[in-house]
Amino acid sequence: MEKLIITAALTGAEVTREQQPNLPITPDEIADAAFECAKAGASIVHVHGRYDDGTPTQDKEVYRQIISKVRERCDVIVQVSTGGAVGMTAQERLAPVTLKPEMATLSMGSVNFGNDVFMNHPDDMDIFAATMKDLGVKIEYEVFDTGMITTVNRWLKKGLITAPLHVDFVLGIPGAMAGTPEALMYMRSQLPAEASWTVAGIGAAQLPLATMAIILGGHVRVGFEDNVYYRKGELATSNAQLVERVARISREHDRAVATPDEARKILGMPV
Ligand code: KMH
Ligand code: ZN
Repeated sequence: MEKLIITAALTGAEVTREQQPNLPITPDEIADAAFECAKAGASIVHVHGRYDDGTPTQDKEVYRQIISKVRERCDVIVQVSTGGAVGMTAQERLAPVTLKPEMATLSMGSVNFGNDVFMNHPDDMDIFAATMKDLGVKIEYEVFDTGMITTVNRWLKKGLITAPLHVDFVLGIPGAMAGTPEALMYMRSQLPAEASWTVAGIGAAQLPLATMAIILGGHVRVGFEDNVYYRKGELATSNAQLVERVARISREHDRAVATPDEARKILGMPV
């Protein structure tokens, strides 16, 4: 089986220090967390910008600092968020892509997101995809619900996007697809042929869905953006602790963990 790509979603846009005291917020903290996660086996870090007071931002300068500080510390694929936070404009959200990061996310539709609505207008999605293609940024398609994987397939058929595709199933957001084994099996059954996939289970769904992905040949995303706990009632001490556990489970299943260069090869990115 292909080696396992572990993505560490370090910060997100919604989690607070009150919920997770060890949440990395500043570019320096994010770079330290990235270094620790890379050491533990992560080959991708999914990053969100925050101002020092914790407010989410898509400010290009904040992302520029994050990317350069992570690069100073270690080799890991930096994947910038274009989801940002609920309520941001599409133009705001796209700003970090102009820095030509190695990788960026692209949300494949609108969805209820807790008590909010995460809007992704089809016209904006087209612009995001075209911009990433023009700038040579590897896309990770974010799929929160079933219609979104249908859209990936439709775009592929129309030639709007081309293989190799990499899809992230984000399962367990209140308002979107459940974080259950059945939901993951259905999503996987709808993937275009040859596409690679990652699963990001939200909250308590993180560990069981990660374990399924290890067994099924998918890849895994963990981290505070999606889950702040190590187990029920016990906060994780760091993002790296969550990465270490997944790396350990994978090795127990005789599935080796990919280095950043191995991940680039698996995803069809320049090495
Ligand atoms: N913060 C969410 C509303 C992404 O990073 O691409 C969207 C999100 C997706 O986190
Ligand atoms: Zn994100």
